[in-house]
Amino acid sequence: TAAISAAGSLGLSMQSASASDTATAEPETTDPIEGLGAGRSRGDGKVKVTGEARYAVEHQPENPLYGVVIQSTVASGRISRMSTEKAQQASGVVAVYTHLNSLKINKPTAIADGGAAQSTYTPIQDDVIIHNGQNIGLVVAETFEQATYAASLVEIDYETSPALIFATDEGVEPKPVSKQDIDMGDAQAAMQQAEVRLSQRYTTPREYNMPMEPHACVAEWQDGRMTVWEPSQWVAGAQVEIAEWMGIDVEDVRIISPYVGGGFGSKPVPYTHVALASVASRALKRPIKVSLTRPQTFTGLGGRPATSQQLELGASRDGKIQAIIQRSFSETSLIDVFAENCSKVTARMYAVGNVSAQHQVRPINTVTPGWMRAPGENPSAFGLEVAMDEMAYALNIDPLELRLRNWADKDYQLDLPWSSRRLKEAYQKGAEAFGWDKRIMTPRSMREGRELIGWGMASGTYPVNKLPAEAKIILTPQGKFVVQCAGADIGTGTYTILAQTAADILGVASTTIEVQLGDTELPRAGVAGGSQLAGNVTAAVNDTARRMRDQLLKLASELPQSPLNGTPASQLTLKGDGVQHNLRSGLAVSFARLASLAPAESLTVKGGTFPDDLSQSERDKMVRNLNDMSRPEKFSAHSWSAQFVEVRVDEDFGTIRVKRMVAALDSGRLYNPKLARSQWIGGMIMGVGQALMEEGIVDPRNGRVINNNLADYLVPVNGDIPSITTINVGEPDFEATTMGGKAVGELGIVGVAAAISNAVFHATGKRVRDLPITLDKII
Ligand code: MCN
Ligand code: MOS
Repeated sequence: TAAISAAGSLGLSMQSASASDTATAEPETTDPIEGLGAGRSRGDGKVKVTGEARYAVEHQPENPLYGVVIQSTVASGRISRMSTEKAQQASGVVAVYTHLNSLKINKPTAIADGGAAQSTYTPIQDDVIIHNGQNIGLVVAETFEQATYAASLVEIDYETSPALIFATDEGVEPKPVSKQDIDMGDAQAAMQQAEVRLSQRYTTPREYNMPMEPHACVAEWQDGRMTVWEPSQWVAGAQVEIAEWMGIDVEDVRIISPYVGGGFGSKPVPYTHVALASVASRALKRPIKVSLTRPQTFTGLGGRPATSQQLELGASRDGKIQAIIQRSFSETSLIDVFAENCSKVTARMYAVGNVSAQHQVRPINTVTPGWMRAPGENPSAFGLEVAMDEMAYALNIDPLELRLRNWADKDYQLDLPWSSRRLKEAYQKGAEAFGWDKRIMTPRSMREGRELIGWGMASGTYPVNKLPAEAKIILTPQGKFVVQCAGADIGTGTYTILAQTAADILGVASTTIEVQLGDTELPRAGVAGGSQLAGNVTAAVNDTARRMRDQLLKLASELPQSPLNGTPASQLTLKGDGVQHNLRSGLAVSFARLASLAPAESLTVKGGTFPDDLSQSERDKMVRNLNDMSRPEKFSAHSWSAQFVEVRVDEDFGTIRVKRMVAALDSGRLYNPKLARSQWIGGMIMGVGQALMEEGIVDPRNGRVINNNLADYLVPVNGDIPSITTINVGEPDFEATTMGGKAVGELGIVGVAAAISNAVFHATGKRVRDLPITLDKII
């Protein structure tokens, strides 16, 4: 199943892409090297679609055990009685771990405190229940079926206490997240003076990442070392968290994660089932497979928390936004602070000097929420971009025109110039391709038969994050290059773009370069999160490839048996699978021959982007937490987008279909336009799901997620996705990153739900401020 998974999201995208490929501005390359900028297909595509790629839980250790997680069925209280006797006697059962015979699991350090844990909950250490579906036990048996059956025999009684189910429940004690608050100018005074004011509440429900590959691992304790095959967006983070749980040295943990069947922010770090698997493997001295069921993934880890924002906009009659006041909150668990900050784009998108924004978290009985594609930017853009549309109607100004009148020529929040901001080009090219000038402003004024036509637009943005990384390049005896880096490819294209990066420098076809990823034994890299890995690791491989090139030129010119011996390196070039003399054609030495002549150690080259004076342990520290992630200093660097959407609403039934989507996007230089487009439209499709379908429904009686499966938690399928046009308006931005690219992975989703909500308003005259936009809300 896992093999289909990563391709699953892509397959969806490619289907929908076919109708509009002609509309994309990205020609396929004929460049034989297919280096950066070429629209090469994914290097890992074949092994994934043929089922050859081994996902974490498909690893077959010798003599494995199977662990099945037990989850609580109440939201709050304590376990008053737990009887595991029957389970223990069931056939094939090896052990049942609960708080009664508790294996020690240490509390890990939270991401906010410089660690790698999303949640600091430690299972089976006590009898306390803080949310429904909490991991409270592990049944281990010889087969998965035996463990599953035995888990059903465990008897549990609870002493329940009143639970806080929703963030708005009485008794919830909000906590400010003041570090992220915004206080610019004098928002209150400016608001008072504004000629037109609007104040509305915008909400997004609980949403779940739900990658096709569920959360599942294989943990193997051997000779005092822990190896975990775990789908991971960040192997260095997983390594730290597992070491902390187990109380062992970080160096004694290895994470192996070459393929990930999607994560979308749900696999930055391991969750507590991995803690259970790890300590159980150590106790039983056998490898253990633990796979959460799909329903268990709804509570064994957190998705995007529900958010709510009261947003007030004040403007002059001629359409200048003068003040923004925002008060928002998101839900979090009782034990950890996870803030889905609704003001990430509020003070950045437009030229507004007076902004006040405050965000709170509201602890309730839920699993600690986590990242989901564009955490923060996503709900933030939903509120702001619908509010802008509302203001456009209040002022009777075209929504695109209103955005242009509030064009931010710098980052007002940081008071910094933009590194690049081709958002005007995006507005213009997007509008042109969409035909925005034919839009009639009045709602319900465009129709075809029974269908009301709605055209809406919104802006999107995502910041450029940075972290140093390392790489290694090896020349094999066969004369082929192998590129190594610990970074992940979660379906994004890391394998492909790293081969392309090296190909540019080494002068060979990128398809001949092997890339190895996703293993803590490989050179350091940080998280595939915050849409930064591509920039971080292409820069590292670029540096390493240059070092390899210098090395090969030196070997060719200095090795006594080299045909190029004595020729200065400056007169040599890497080309056609070897080193060639620049002037004397035919005088060359192949890489394979060089490899046979050179001492073995000279054929492995390391490089990267860490400052030279950093020690090994300082480098380790940097990739093992998120605090060292940075942004460019002298410039404010972001990706930008303009989303245009057409919806059709059936006047009688209220059904909503997205008919067309056009987006123009600025992600700087594209390392691979085909894969960038795939990322962009993947985000846009996820935005359609967010706008029209996705909603975790929580039972008010017991805090249980009711629709905890992919039949009831709706996401778009091919039939829901229209023709999608993407237009690349980006240009290389070397102020933003070494290689000139900006964020891609999360950009596509930001603003989409707002554009759809705005289109639905245009079609129907109904303003929907609470996602998802289901038909009951517009009829
Ligand atoms: N790229 C490019 N040019 C650039 C930047 C990126 O061509 N200037 C392309 C490359 O193919 C690169 C990809 O876009 O591999 C993503 O690059 P980047 O924006 O740096 O994002 P990351 O590599 O850090 O990937 C993480 C990002 C995030 S944070 C989420 S959430 C998300 C996303 O990627 N989850 C995904 N896209 C996903 N795609 C798939 N298939 N599965 C997920 O789980
Ligand atoms: Mo992405 S939500 O930053 O993993």
